[in-house]
Amino acid sequence: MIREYSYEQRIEFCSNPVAKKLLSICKEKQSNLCVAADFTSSNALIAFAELVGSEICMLKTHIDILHDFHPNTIKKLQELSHKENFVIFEDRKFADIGNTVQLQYQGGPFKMVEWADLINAHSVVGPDIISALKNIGLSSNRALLLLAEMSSSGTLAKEEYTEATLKMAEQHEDFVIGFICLKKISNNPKWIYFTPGIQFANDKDDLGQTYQTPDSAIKAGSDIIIVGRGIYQAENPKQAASEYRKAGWSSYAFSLSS
Ligand code: 5BU
Repeated sequence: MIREYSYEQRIEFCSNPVAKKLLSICKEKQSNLCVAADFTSSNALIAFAELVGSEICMLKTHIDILHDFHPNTIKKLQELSHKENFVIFEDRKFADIGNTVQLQYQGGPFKMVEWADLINAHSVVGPDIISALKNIGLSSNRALLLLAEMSSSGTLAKEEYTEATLKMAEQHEDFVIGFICLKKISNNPKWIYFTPGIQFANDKDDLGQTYQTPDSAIKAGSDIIIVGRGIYQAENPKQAASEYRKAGWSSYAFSLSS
């Protein structure tokens, strides 16, 4: 796939501040790498963020898997995100009626709206989930991704579902900045595509995850590669992060020039 616009050129197509910030970080750090920091202890999460912070444009969390969650964990993550210049994406996958997702987004122990630059939601619920989250998040300069596709084998999120998800997003382009998907799903340069299920070593795990390489995702038009175990389970996670960053970036640079 030939890329028409660079990350930098796409900034002007976006209205949401998180989209603008993310694209400018990609350009500055020459990184389209997001790490999936799936740690169950706060210390391990912070130490990992510190270790790979300089390599990434975004850090993805599952805050509800921490066995020792404390607001200080968030404070430290935020300090690191400012120091190392990355955005924070809480992979919460909201999927309920508007009233419930509002309570989940701003309340409970995690109060995600206070710290997560980005969150995501399933479109299976219908478009009102977007307005509900937007009511809470937009005034705090937050952004939303919709799940248009998934990397899990046998997913129902494909074809018409993906198309309908794209249409829903069109109604809320001030808050939705892009999609979880496996490839580019529209010709509009304002959308940013985030792809999980990325690894060099394996093509699947034992629990339904499927993998492609950074190059195959970027060639398919994805913008941001999301890598978890490929990095944090590597012998040398810092070096692995650097290798994934370089692979993602060189595929991007090639797709711009070819
Ligand atoms: P892995 O260790 O690289 O397989 O981790 C992938 C991460 O991305 C993990 O946190 C998942 O929850 C997340 N993920 C995914 O793998 N596939 C999806 O479709 C979505 C999220 Br949405």
